[in-house]
Amino acid sequence: MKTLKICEKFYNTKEISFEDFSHLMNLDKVEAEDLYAFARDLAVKNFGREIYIRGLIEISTYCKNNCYYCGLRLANKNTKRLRLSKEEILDLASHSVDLGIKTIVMQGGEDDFYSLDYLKEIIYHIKEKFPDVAITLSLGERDFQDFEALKNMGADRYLLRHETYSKSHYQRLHPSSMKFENRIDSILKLKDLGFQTGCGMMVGSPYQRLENLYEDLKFILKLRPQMVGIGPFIPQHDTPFRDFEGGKLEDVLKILSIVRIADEKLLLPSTTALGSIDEFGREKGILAGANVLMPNVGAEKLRKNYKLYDNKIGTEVQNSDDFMGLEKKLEKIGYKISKSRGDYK
Ligand code: MET
Repeated sequence: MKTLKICEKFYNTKEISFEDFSHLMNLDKVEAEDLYAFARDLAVKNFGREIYIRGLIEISTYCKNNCYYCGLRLANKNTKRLRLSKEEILDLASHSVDLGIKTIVMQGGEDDFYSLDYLKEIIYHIKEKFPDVAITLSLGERDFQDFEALKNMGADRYLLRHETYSKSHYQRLHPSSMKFENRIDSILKLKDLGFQTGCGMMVGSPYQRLENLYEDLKFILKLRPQMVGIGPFIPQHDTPFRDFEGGKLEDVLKILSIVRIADEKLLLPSTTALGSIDEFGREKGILAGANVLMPNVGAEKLRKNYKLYDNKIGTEVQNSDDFMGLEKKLEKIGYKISKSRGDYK
């Protein structure tokens, strides 16, 4: 009863006290079902039992950054560095479109090989061949002029997780060369430029406190992003955070539900990381209010080496296998793949 009251009040006012937030985050397994159901009903009301699909193409395992949690960090000598050429990316985009996918997501480490001109060419060719396909970029922080030029070239969406909205926490997850302010300013700039913009955070990252997740939620309520990427922190064995405990499935599901209640129209993926800590993690995410899946449709050679964290699903399978299985998995929980491009409404 108390849980439903909190959900309703939050839904109606878009405000939630830390006390009520803690109540939701501390629900036991049985009680949490009410929270998930509340959020799921909102997703069904807005999207039906249909899930938007994004074809994820990982373009590079090179990265100039040193995020303490990520396997692609520059200092990791045990990662094989590879990148895709323009031609390879175009082929994969074309393959995704053949599968019926209407959003291409290009993600990579922060790799200076991809100059503005090179990226513009890729976007130009995808848009020329497939004008109805949405392009999402997830390429980290870049010059604001780059963001603007990429938008003008036709890129539709940009994902840049804020990771945590606490500056002191952010600095414990990243070296001092990475500035919290620039991360946040980049997200604000992207939104300003008219990108459908995604922020997001890791749940259960080292040193995270419940207060931090509450601040993340308040940031989301203030920013009003079109997308929020949420996944558990998962340790990677070649990083400084190798010995930390990973984020918990239930915590991610609860945050997903709470964020769904914060914005019922939000594009909210049930992430690969969630699917990596639980066999049915992605399905459980959908049943907690998520409405997007991002199957990996990229090149096998990249996927094998794109090890952001340990035991990442989709690293060993063949091209597009991750997508192929989805229809059936969704059917089992009473959902299907949406035919639409899935823009924020
Ligand atoms: N490097 C980008 C970022 O920090 C993309 C995700 S990490 C592989 O947002």
